[in-house]
Amino acid sequence: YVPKETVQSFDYVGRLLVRLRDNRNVKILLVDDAKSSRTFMLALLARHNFNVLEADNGKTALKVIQQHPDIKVVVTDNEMPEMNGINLVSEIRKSYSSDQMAIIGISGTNALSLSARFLKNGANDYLTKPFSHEEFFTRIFRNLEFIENVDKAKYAANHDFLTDLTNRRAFFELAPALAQQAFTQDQSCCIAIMDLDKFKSINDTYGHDTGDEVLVEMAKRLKSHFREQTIITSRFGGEEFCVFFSNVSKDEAAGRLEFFRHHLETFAFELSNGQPLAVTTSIGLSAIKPDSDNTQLVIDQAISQADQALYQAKHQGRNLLVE
Ligand code: GH3
Ligand code: MG
Ligand code: MG
Ligand code: MG
Ligand code: MG
Repeated sequence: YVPKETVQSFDYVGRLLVRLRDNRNVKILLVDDAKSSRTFMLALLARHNFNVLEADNGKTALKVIQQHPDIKVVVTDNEMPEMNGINLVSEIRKSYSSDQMAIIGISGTNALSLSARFLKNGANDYLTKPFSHEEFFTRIFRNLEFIENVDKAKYAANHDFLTDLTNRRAFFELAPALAQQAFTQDQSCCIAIMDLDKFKSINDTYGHDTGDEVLVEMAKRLKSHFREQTIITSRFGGEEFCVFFSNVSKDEAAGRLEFFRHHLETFAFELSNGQPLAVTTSIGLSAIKPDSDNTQLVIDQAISQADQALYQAKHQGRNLLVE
C-alpha cells in the first residue's frame, strides 16, 4: 500500500489542480541556525510525508548534500554561523544547476535587498518572513514541479518512447565519456549494430502493431542480456539497435553477442494473442580504436565498420554475427 497525498497546486493560468503524489522519497533540506524555525517548517512538510533533512548552517548543509545528492529542494535562511545562505547558494550552484536542485532563500522583511541577492546568486525562489502555510506550500510545490518537469523532459529526450531504451541522441552523449574513461585505464571498447531480419515481412504479415510488439520484446531481451552500467543499449531507429561495450574485449563481446543471437533464434517471441513468432537478428561488431583524445571520431569510425559487418551478415544469409 502506497499512501498518497492529495495536493493542491496551480497550473500556469492559475487554475487549481488537485493531484495525487507520493512524497516519501522526495528529499527536502531545511537550513537554519534557529531550531524553532526548522521545527516549524519540518512540521509543515511532515504533513505531506516529505523526507526532510536538516542542517544548522551552510557548511553542514554542504555535507548533507554530499551524502544526499538527490535532494530536490533546499530551503535556507541567510544569517547563520560558519557559512551564510547566500554563500551556500553559490557553493551549491558550482555542482548542481537550478533545474537539478531548487533553492528557496528565506529573507526577513527588514532586509529588502536580500531576496534579490538570493536570486542573483542562483536561488530559484524566496520566502519573506513571516509567511503563511499556504505560501510556504505553494513555493515548495511549484519548485518541486519545476524540477520534476525538467526531469521528465530530459528522460523523454533521451529515451525511445516505444521501447524505453536509450535513443540515438543519448547514445552519442553517453558513449564518448564512457570510452574516454575506459581508454585512460587501458581498457578496450567495442560497438555492435543489430538489425532484425526480414522485419518488414513481420509488419506485412501480422500488422504494424505486432511489429511494435516485437520491437518491445526485443528491447526487453536486450535489457536483460546487457544490463551492466558500462554497457549502453540503444534503439538507433526502426528495427536497428546498438550495443556499446565499455571495458569489454572484442572477443568477449563476440561471445556475448553470439549467445544473444542464439537465444533469439532458440526462444520464439510470444505475441499478445499467444501465437509464437520466430525472430532473428543480424549483428555487425567492431572494436573502437583506443584514442582518448578523439572518442567521438573513433566511435563514428567503429559504427561505420560495424555497419559494413552488418551488411555482410545480411548478405551471407542473415541470423549471423560478423566482425
Ligand atoms: P533485412 O533483413 O534486410 O533487414 O530486412 P527488413 O525487412 O528487416 O528491412 P527493411 O529495412 O526493408 O524494413 C524495415 C522495416 O521496419 C520497414 C519499416 O516500416 C519498419 N519499421 C521501422 N520502424 C518501425 C516501428 O517503429 N514499428 C514498426 N512496426 N515497424 C517499423
Ligand atoms: Mg533565521
Ligand atoms: Mg539565522
Ligand atoms: Mg533496418
Ligand atoms: Mg531489418
